Amino acid sequence: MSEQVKKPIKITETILRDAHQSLIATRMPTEFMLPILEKMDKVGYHSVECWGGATFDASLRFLKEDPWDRLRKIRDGFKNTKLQMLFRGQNILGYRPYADDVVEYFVQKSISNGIDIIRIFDCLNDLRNLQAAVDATNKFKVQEGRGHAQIALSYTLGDAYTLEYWTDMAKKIEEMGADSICIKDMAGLLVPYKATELITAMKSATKLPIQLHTHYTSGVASMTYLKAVEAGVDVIDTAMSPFALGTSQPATEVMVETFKGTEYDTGFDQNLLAEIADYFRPYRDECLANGLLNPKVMGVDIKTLLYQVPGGMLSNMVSQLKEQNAEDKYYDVLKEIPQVRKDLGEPPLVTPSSQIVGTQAVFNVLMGERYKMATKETKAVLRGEYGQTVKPMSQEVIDKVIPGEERITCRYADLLDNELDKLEGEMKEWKQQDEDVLSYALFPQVATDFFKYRQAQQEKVDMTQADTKNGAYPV
Ligand SMILES: [Mn+2]
Repeated sequence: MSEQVKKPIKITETILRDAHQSLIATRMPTEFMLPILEKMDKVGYHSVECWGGATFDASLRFLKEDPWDRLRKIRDGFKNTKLQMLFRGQNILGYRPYADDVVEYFVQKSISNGIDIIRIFDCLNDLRNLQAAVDATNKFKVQEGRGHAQIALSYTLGDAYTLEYWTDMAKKIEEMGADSICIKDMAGLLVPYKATELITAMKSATKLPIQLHTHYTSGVASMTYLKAVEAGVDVIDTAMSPFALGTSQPATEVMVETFKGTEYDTGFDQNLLAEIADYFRPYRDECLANGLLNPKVMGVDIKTLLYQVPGGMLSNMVSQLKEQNAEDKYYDVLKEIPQVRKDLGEPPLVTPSSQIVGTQAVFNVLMGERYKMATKETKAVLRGEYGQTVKPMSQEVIDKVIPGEERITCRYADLLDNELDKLEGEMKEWKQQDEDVLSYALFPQVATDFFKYRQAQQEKVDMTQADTKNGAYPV
């Protein structure tokens, strides 16, 4: 009897990052995560994704938590499992391009605080915007004894995005010194048989391991994973069932069961996975009850195949429109998005291009006239500051929004002076750890508000102690 050749599919668990980002606007607090880490550490995951732009932002802004402290606590909880983060290329975890010194320092601090795998992407797939982060990862890999640079290509549809485009990119990524490639399908646009073609072509173009990341938004994701795995993909991203499906990822337990007994068998223990799911399920129920989890993002939205809107953007848009009592404009905005995207050179829709296109679409709809008002980010895209788009941008829109302004074609960061010292100078009164300057760099106002909050908390504690000593008990 011939021995079956084993090629277990590797799994990255997303429940601590993308799953709750896509379903509940990234509101899962650290304290809720910690008790389950020990069990998650026993599963055998290839990695656990736990950090990224939205988790960083929401920690500071809404949860009043230090994101660096979250990372260190999660690192403590995972003794054996690799931790993974998402990194927006030259935009780091923020919404604007940074100078190289900030990019390098952020990579260093991410690795030294516990990250193993850095998934680096650019919202325009402009590889020039990824080189600094890849180089920094390779540099600190040696220094910290940990670090893996994964370049993620933002998957999208459009005339320019042919198989040749993707295989050409794969070759370039290998030349750049990355350790692996991810196809990052933010909106669930990759359908099963296209996945066979894409993964087959990419596997023949590069020796690097290939990981596939998709979302359930359009309802095809599990089938896409099945075809991708058969075509030789190395790693897939899944989420534990209580925070799977809808705008999140396919369910971990379902994919594990799918490949059981085949050459792709993960070997994961379903009983252990069930215990982990039991831990998260009551929190899902709580989120449904308090409205944080909106049933609108949980079903199949086949219209995403037309509008190409990623899950995180959808759930943000729903809550933004809700806040402005403009929920009835939901489908108008969705319809405006492809037009704005075309005007801006047909970029993929992923943070920050998704936010830029989404916000501009909201403006266009609410103002009743296209580009009557343009955000400063829309202007920056049109000036070429975010990088090169695969298609030319609309000259008409350029003339309307930035008439007579100079546009650039070089790597934008080449025009930026180092900025760490300046940033440090601006925030030094609040600094309690080296990492604070990076929090400030990414979100100056939000981080400052957090620093003030942190200090107030600390002083309150000190005051209580002092007052107790003096026998005074102020109300
Ligand atoms: Mn995602």
